[in-house]
Amino acid sequence: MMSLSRRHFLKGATASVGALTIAKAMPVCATTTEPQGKAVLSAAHWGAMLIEVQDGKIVSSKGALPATVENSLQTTAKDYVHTKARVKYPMVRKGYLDNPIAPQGKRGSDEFVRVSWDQALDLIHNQHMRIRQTYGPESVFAGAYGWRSSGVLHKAQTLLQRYMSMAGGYSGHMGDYSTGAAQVIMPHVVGSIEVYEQQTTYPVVLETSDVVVLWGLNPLNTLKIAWSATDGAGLEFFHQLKKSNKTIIAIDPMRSETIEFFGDRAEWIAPHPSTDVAMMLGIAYALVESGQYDKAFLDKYTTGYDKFEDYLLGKSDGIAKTPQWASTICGVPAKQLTILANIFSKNRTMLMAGWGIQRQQYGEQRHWMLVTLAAMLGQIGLPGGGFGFSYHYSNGGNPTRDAGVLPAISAAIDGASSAGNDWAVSGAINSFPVARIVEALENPGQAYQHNGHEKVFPKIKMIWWAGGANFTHHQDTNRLINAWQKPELIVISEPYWTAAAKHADIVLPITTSFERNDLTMTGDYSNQHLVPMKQVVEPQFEARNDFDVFADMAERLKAGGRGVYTENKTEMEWLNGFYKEAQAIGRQNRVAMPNFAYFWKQNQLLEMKYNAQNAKFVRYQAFRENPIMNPLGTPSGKIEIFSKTIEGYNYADCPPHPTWLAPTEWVGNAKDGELQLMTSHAAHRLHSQLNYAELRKEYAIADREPISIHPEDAKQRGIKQGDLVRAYNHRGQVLVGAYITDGIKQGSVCIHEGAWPDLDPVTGICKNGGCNVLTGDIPTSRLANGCAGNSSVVKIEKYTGPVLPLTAFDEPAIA
Ligand SMILES: Nc1nc2c(c(=O)[nH]1)N[C@H]1C(S)=C(S)[C@@H](COP(=O)(O)OP(=O)(O)OC[C@H]3O[C@@H](n4cnc5c(=O)[nH]c(N)nc54)[C@H](O)[C@@H]3O)O[C@H]1N2
Ligand SMILES: Nc1nc2c(c(=O)[nH]1)N[C@H]1C(S)=C(S)[C@@H](COP(=O)(O)OP(=O)(O)OC[C@H]3O[C@@H](n4cnc5c(=O)[nH]c(N)nc54)[C@H](O)[C@@H]3O)O[C@H]1N2
Ligand SMILES: [Mo]
Repeated sequence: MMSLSRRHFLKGATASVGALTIAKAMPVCATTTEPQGKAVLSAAHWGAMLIEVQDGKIVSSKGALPATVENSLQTTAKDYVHTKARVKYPMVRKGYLDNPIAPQGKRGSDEFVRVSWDQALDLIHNQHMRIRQTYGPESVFAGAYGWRSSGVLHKAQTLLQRYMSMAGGYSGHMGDYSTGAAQVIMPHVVGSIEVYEQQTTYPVVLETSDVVVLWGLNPLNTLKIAWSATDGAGLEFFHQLKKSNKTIIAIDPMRSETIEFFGDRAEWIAPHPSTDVAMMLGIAYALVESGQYDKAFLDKYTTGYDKFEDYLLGKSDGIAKTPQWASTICGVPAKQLTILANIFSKNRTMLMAGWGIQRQQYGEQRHWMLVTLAAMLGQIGLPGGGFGFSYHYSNGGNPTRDAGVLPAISAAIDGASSAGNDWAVSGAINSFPVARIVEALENPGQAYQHNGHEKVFPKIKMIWWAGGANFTHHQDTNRLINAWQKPELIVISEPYWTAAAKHADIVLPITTSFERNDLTMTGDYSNQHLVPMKQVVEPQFEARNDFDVFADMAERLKAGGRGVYTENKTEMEWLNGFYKEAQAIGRQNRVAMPNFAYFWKQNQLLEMKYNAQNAKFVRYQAFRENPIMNPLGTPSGKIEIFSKTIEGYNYADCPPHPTWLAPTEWVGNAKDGELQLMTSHAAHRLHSQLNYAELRKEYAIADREPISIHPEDAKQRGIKQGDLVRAYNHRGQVLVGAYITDGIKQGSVCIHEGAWPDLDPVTGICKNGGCNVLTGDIPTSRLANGCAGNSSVVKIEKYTGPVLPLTAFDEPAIA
């Protein structure tokens, strides 16, 4: 281990993050925050924060790292803990408590009854054991997808699965809602998932790209968070990109927060939603027509281009994908597509793509076509050229540091054998694509197709969700509510009265991360900091940590279960252990870290060591330099523009090369005033998290979620700025507030995802504007079965019905 001196930790690179992280080397691992007075250092997905407390209550919070671009989410710690939306006590639905075997009443409309923790856990244990013994472990769904809080110990779903493993296994999930389509198609095309991988770095892009294309990319929103905790480098990168003299082109049906941020510095091109493949085909055609595509690159590094070109030129289907053809579909003038072809091919161009474009029916085609376009441009593997699918997420271009990296608690039980017990430990037995949960509930035991395989849905009888908000995240809420009535027991572990909690049998009040101790890295790719997540306030009301809840449940499985579950370690002993492992990894990387007790007392974060070599990372450079020695993980070792594997699957909804497929619901076939609905991610929330916060005032209109409407579309329907609007289709209806703006393509509207469903019991209208009440629950295709929440049409009208007060954040009726 390198010798430590106080200097290393107190001076080092103090306050040199922010602007300088991009360009300047960081010599040693050092703390970057000044001594913080009374503020407590903690972290969330939205970054390291300093949190001020008075009389046991949080009064304010702010980012702990210097930043040029403000992150609104960092101001919310107070509301996050002290909100009326908190679940205060363990609660059981009345009809369930009266008779758990044959409950009366309906989930979502019954009253709740307060019980003690022991009563609640005994009840869950008894019914869980009955269900497990009757129907087998597969009948217990513990997939519990969602953005549980940051931290390596208090990981809600891992803790749930750890307990369920000890109980003998469970049904789980595959993939995620974020990149369901891209992460399954990309391995067929380039041999890696692309969406969660280190990108050609931000410094390299700043140094070498001439043109940066933001294809459905809204980084000023989406970089406010990371899966661990944001390191802030992504927002800083876009700030520097704005100051550069590069050409910036943004392709987006909305003038997003990012496009507003760039102002005159960016060229905004607005296609109709869901038409990107057609638009790219038009550009590709223009490249071929003008001979501006890179034949040598295609020959050397790709397979199947010839078959794709037959389709592009119309030799295989009689339709030439000319810029004119593309224009009639995507609504961008043909001339602009030709100009884009010119600009892209004549300059070092980085095509950055977001993921909203693949959260659509046939979403697999988007990134496949983007890779194909980039291959035709021939810049993949060159500094600042090619494509990147994670520049907008978790600071994907921030170079990886030399770091002491924290491990995390796992669902697997280490202590089982050493405890001398005969625990029949098992992990997930039957996992299905995460966004197909309602299809699974509707079709227990039925076969379905996934990525070339036939699989069978489990017969789910019990659901325990911890760390996810499935009533806001899943499509077609009314269909979900019906399917949700089928299981025999539903348990929700939550800090808040979310819609899912209100539709449960048993609700357990859980601490927020500011009520417990934890540790996190920042950056996901960069490992830039190690942050103490210190307990800021006492657990509120009767809230308990997921860790302690599941430890109690493990003890109910069998005497000694708690010790096996916790490995006989307390919270601080776990953290100490994780830290020591990080220290050992740090030592291998020649990164010095102080001892745990000292670190914890300091109330400061550690900044890891900058690695100048990593800062030069160029994605696909090795492959480009030598495709024989560094082949891709595809069957051919090359970029597959035509996939024989996918051809073999014979899916009508996922052809073997990038293809324009007209969606079932879209502007192109909209009738009777239907508009295309986009459900992008919100600036001032993380999904449903913080919907109740003071920050709501920044966006709510008439106290509802806003809907962005083009002035022409509003005028045709007599809708004025600020009006209450009813948005509806055959799946449901919601109340939203009119935000009339020319910053959206005519024919489309946007309701950001994440507003809590708040269904009026009489009319069924969602009073809070939950977008998924309107969205269809279809898979992207049978290849990936991804979430296709951006593929619906709606009608809108001025709302003239009775005044319906918002109740989304209120407690349900309590007996
Ligand atoms: N229409 C449409 N739908 C979408 C999307 C879209 O673009 N359009 N986006 C999709 C995407 S990409 C995603 S990732 C999903 C997001 O869906 P989720 O990840 O489910 O959304 P969150 O609102 O972040 O939910 C996290 C929940 O965990 C709870 N929680 C936080 N910390 C803890 C903890 O320590 N313990 C416990 N027990 N609970 C905790 C929070 O209170 C919150 O209710 O939504 C998807 N849904
Ligand atoms: N503040 C904040 N940050 C977040 C999240 C959050 O909820 N809040 N969620 C996090 C998560 S889990 C994820 S998965 C990522 C999501 O990251 P993304 O999936 O990339 O985010 P979206 O907001 O769905 O879409 C990004 C942009 O695509 C545009 N768009 C929509 N449809 C189309 C289309 O058909 N064509 C084109 N060209 N553009 C289109 C939208 O207008 C938007 O500006 O963000 C992460 N970051
Ligand atoms: Mo996501």
